[in-house]
Amino acid sequence: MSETSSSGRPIVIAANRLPVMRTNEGDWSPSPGGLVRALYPMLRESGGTWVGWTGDPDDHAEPFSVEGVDLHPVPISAEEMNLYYEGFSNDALWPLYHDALRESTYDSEQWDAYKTVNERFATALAEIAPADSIVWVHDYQLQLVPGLLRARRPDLTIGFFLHIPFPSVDLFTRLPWRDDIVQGLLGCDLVGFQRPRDAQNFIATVEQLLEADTSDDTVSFDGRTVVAADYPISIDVAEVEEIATGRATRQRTSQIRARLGDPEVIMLGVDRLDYTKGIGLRLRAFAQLLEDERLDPTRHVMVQVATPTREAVEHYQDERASIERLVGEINGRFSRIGLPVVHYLYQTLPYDELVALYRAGDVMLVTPFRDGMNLVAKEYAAAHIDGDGVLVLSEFAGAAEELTDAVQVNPHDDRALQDAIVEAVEMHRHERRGRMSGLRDQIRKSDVQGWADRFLAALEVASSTASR
Ligand code: ADQ
Repeated sequence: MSETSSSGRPIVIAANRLPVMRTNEGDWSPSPGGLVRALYPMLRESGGTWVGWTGDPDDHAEPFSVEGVDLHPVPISAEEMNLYYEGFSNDALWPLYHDALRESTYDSEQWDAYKTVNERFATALAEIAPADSIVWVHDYQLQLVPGLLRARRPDLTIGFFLHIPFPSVDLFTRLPWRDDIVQGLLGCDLVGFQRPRDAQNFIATVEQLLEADTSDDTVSFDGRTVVAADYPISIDVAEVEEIATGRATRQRTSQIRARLGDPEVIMLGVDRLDYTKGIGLRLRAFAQLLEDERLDPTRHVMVQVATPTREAVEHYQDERASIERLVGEINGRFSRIGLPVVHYLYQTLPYDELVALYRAGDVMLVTPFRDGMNLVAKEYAAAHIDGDGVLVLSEFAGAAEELTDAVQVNPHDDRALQDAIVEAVEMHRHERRGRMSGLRDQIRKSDVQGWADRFLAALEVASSTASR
């Protein structure tokens, strides 16, 4: 069974990973991560097909289904994971697309593996997509798929959504295979981005590299018209609210507060342990505030949850070592026996536990140097059904465009960040509640279902007007 669009056409999703992982008992369960949290509820509700890797190298598993979602595995070998995923995707594209925060490695062997895996996805999609269906491809690992698929199956409507930022022309043109990537994306009818700026960067890049005709949100190339526009992603607000309201969560939240020594203010950070997320600078700001006695270790504590991620990539190993050293230094300097001032978890937590933590957090610190959107910021607001709590949010998270009631800050400015934290900690209850109400109104206006519906509706319009 396939999910159908509002016009009744079947939909197939393609992403690097299938939305499930193997449990210890050998079953499958939905896996954590921004993309999965965003799309799984939609597919689960009405059934649908998802094409992707199982997470195990050389896994040639047959298609299967979980909770009404048809899953179609694409095999990827251990060497390909090393070259295509850890290498080209996460050591070339990821840093380049995030403002070149780390140096990218450009390696033609990695590029060849990226092409090979993208071709495998395109072949699988070409084989399984029902006639005249809609294929929705996700994220930077699969940017060649739309072009490759269009060549094989011109009857399909093809959309792509980039979950991370699209860089400026000056940065993007560093990429040795820049023309291949933009031509891959131009196989789409609609290319979706998180922010208007990402779409503008893409259009400016196409204009410069391919001398294509462009308008505000379209590109005409090779006899076809492609739309490029922003569709800011969101979360399953109802799911978070339901968990947050539950008795078990309320009890767990009280228990967490008690375990932390019932401090006046709990500051919280929840991120994948990625150098884009600004975990270190947030810890340094906290340490400086303790040092300057603007915060008090007997009244203010910090909880930092860091999800293990991309552990084979050197930049990530370095980032982890530097954060763990920093946590050790801060605790060594400011903790008391039995009461650390920073509670650090390098773990993937169950979603219920995460929501209980959000509820316990009086101040949420989301301070990335650059982030496509940042779902954690939205989840925090959704979890605060009590109408209280303050979100400190980097201007460089895509979420800053919508979450204007957060305390917004430039994380590169250490004094501004320290001031923002103090402002959040000392904020008067009336203002806290006013801002949280604004945040909650905003996320309720556009949840993940609305995001998917808007993208799919626009994709159908784009494909009906594009000449194929
Ligand atoms: P990510 O970089 O993974 O996503 P984010 O948007 O914050 O970042 O999503 C993280 C997700 O993982 C959240 O849903 C969160 O609940 C979950 N998570 C985080 N830590 C966890 C833990 N310890 N245990 C369990 N779950 C945890 C990419 C882009 C983002 C973009 C999303 C979606 O980098 O900018 O918002 O895709 O498009």
